[in-house]
Amino acid sequence: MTKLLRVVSPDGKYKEKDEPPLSEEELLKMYRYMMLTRALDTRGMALQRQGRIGFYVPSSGEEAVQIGSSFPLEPRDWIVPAYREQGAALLRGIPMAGIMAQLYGNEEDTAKGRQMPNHFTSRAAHFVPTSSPVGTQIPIAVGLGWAARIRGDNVVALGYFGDGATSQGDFHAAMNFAGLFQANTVFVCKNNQWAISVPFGNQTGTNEVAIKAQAYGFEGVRVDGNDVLAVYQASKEAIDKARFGGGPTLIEAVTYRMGPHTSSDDPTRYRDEAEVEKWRKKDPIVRFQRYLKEKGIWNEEMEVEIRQEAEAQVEEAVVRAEKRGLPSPATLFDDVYAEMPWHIKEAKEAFLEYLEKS
Ligand SMILES: Cc1ncc(C[n+]2csc(CCOP(=O)(O)OP(=O)(O)O)c2C)c(N)n1
Ligand SMILES: [Mg+2]
Repeated sequence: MTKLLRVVSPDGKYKEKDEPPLSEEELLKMYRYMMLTRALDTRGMALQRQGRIGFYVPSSGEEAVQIGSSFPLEPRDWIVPAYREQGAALLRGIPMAGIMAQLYGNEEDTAKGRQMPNHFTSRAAHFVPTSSPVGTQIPIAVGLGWAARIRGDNVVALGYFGDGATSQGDFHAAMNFAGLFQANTVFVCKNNQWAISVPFGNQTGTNEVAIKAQAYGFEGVRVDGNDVLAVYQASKEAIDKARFGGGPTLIEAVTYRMGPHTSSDDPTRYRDEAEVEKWRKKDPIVRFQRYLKEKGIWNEEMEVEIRQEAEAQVEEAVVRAEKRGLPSPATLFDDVYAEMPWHIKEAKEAFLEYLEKS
């Protein structure tokens, strides 16, 4: 079994020699973003239950993986996401209003309401559009990383995927290509123990993901995914290595999907509440809070302020999203061709005429 890297133990204790060199300000930024992600999650599920949005994909329990791995990235780097990376999207600079616009599919949504909720994208934030088919994003992360290597521009592509995605052919093709051509790619497998109702033990003949990198000729690292500093440390090393020609790394972040797969799922039908309870005790936000307290940079007052500020940001974005209209149906014809061909123009005109009459 590949050694599991850990910086902070579940009770918040740590050894100074293991700590990454992060300032107090940086540590608190990480904490704020983890709290913001959780606040968005709580509200996102509630909005779906209230019938105000159609669908939501919670990422509760996986905040440390998202924030720890995307924190060392530079603006010129790329994120190639799965569908459970709202924390990384926020940290990357997609504003809360943009996240909410996408959840509502309104006229402010950069995807113009054409995507399922939680499929955020932003060219400015270098956050590639999310693709729903499991694992299809992994070769894209390799393509971006390979292009960067050819250009020699020291850009890194970080691709996220789940444990379930490692059973897809795309994962293996991507890993093989990246190893052979030494792409500037970092693979982050969020092993949250479940692929909808399939437990990790039924996913693969190995009992971990990291070891698979060996077969493709590069390093696989296993990290405690509920320890934001361990994830940060492993990701920083992998990102620096990829940036300066050292080739790819596979990071397996061992974590847990605390909520349902999506708002359409009922996990009580296939997993034990005792297992969920066990992992709830390992909540990555609580662990980090204990660490910050241990270091003397956390107190109750601050906690209240951070929580309220996160909830207020979410609330403000909801109010704004609900004031906006839907995208115009005429936009349906945009964005496929750089220059609209005659037959699409004709179809658009006929459609607009139809809309006017009906
Ligand atoms: C090619 C493909 N097959 C099946 C599905 C249905 N599906 C959506 S998510 C999912 C499970 C993915 O699990 P994992 O990769 O572990 O990611 P997680 O949802 O746990 O974050 C499946 C089977 C799909 N979207 N695409
Ligand atoms: Mg999974």
